[in-house]
Amino acid sequence: MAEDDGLDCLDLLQETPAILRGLIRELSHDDAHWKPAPDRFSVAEVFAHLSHSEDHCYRTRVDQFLNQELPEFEQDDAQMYLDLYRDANAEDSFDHFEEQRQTNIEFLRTLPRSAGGRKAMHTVAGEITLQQMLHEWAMHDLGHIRQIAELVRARKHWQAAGRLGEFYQLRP
Ligand code: NI
Repeated sequence: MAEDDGLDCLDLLQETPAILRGLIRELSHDDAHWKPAPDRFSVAEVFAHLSHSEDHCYRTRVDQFLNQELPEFEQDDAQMYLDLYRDANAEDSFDHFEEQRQTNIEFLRTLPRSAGGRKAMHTVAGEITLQQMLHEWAMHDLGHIRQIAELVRARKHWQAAGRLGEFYQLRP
């Protein structure tokens, strides 16, 4: 359950690696590197994206919120780093993501609830708070959890379900 003396969202953010681990338990290496279409991500590419964003986007911004007065944030988008994700190994990316997430949650738990009011200026969204970014971070996690679930449905279960699969519309 939620505590009331620290920042919101930390329990959810902490669980993401375990949730993902559960979703990919029956995937082979090839499954993890399967791309449903040239312009759609594989599980491996999603993990590379999560691992890269964890530091490049989120941790960097947490530190800026805390150490600077009204730091300025540019828009950040996965499409900017496709080359970085293309050849990444699924297992290595996941391990690196999990490690960074643990470190980040341990740090965020040391912050008082008032730190959530720290402000930054986003070039598109305008003035935002650290607590708002934590909610966006949770939404980002959940979006990619849903994406991984969809990839697992499409790769592992859709054809294997035989004609029962016809009742499902997938968009991995
Ligand atoms: Ni993303």
